[in-house]
Amino acid sequence: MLGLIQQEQQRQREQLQMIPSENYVSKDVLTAVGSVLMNKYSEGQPYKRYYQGNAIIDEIESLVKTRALEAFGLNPKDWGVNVQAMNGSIANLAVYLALLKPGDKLLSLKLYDGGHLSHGWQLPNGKKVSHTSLIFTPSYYSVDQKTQVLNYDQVKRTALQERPKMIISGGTSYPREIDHQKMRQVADEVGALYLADIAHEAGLVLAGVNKTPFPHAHIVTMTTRKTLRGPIGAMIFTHQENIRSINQSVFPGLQGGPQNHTIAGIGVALHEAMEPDFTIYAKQIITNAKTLTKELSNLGFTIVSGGTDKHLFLIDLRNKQISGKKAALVLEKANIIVNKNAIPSEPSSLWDPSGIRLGTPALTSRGMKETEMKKIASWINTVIDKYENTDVLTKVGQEVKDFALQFPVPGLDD
Ligand code: DSN
Repeated sequence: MLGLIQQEQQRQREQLQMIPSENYVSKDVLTAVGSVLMNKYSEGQPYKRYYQGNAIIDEIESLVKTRALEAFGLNPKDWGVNVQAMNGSIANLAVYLALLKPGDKLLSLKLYDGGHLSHGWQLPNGKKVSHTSLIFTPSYYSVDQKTQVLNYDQVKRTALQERPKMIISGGTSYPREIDHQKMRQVADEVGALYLADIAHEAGLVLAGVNKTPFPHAHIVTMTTRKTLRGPIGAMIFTHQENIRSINQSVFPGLQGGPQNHTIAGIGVALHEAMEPDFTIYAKQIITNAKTLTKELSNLGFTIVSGGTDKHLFLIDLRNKQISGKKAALVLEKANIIVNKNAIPSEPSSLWDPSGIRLGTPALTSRGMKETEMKKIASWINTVIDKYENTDVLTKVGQEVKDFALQFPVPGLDD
């Protein structure tokens, strides 16, 4: 096993990690997550545990909660936070189960347009893919077909038709900022709760470079591993009147003992994210993503919605005679790691969609800037143009590897 871990460490050094939900955590986060805190069972909330021996775990979890509220500028008198949900999907399910009744209607962004499975995805033929869609009734809003950006009047029209009990924003591949104020207005119009899932943008919101949902949303969920640069985990923020239901929904509703090592890792990541350097990092993530979209666009690539406001973007490959699946595979051969992705109004299938999704958080964590983005855009162009030529793929793969090795990997090389 240790040998395989070393191989994975080397892979992370040699390849360009451009999956936007991935990042490199610091050595301190790795230390916390690999610590003896995982030896302890601590069902319950700080200072209200079911088992003995939790005095130190209590201090750790309550420090993480304090940091979480401070990091997002929230007053602990108004807001509470749960840091125990194991991941974003469980966090979302805990929210629905706490605040809705089975069968209640959810309204969320369509998966093809950038939404997330955990917001209640079912296939157009009615097949319920996410358990959320078994328990609750899903419905969807879309991006505007022409601009590929949310049109809030359209969202409102859909909400008035569907009359959901909860409206959800966020997802995995919507490249534009969300207007949380307008989403809340739509929710108020139909008497729904507004859940902002900022899993992808959490670090950008914390740094103040993407809009904050907190003044508007009833509930905010996030994962901690993406732009926030922490371990795999999640946080649920809500107003004090709902926090008890949320806590009970996570435990005992859905989970047993919390992962204390992960919670400590989240605490370390939050501490790091409140340092001034993190804002510089968050701004650079966006600058890098914008540079890539501009370069790729000049090279003849179609960027969904024409660009990005954050850390991720989508390429619509239909003018390139290559599918998203094939493109992701050939880019991997050249040591560039992206994922296949549906595009809005996807004409093909989720398994072999027309797009790829790319992002800059991990590259930025390695210290790459605009100059490096231009080189990467040029390699992507060569690979997609000449993907049938294995000599080209091997040559670019070697160049990318030599290039990547010049940039230390946080947590491994520092
Ligand atoms: N798998 C995550 C992503 O890549 O966006 C979302 O769950």
